[in-house]
Amino acid sequence: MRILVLNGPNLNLLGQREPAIYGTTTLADLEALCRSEAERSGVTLGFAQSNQEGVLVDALHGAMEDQDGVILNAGAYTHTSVALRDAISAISIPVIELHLSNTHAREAFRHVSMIAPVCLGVIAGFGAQGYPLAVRAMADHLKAPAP
Ligand code: CA2
Repeated sequence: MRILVLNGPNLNLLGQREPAIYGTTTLADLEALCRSEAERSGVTLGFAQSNQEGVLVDALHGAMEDQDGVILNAGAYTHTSVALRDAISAISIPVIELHLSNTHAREAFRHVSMIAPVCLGVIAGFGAQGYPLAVRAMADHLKAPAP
């Protein structure tokens, strides 16, 4: 089973800017956490980041060819991107929406997710631990999909 963890805009800055909001964990640290969980769960992990909306759309299309599920932290595009929502709808594999922060405890514009209605589920507010949680959730879902 293959799972792609896809990260959106500005997440490449994790650990370098605004530690009060996003912590000191870097994107490389998050990848390491995911790889450990993937090994425990017996799945193969891909990990990518882009600041470009279209690149994220292409990555979702590509995932349909060679992945079984996608974990997507779409960053700010979560709240704005009809293109990402349409891409998620178009592919036939499950997508989990993931956030480091509890977006519902933040500004009102972050309470809206364009993508949540077309995702399998949402994990938000658990900081870095949300990443391995999402890998575990996707691996379990792929092994035994809930009805
Ligand atoms: O909580 C999350 O994971 C978010 O997806 C993070 C996005 C934000 O727009 C979403 O509402 C929630 C922002 C990521 C920005 O990451 C930075 C990291 C370091 C410094 C500045 C931004």
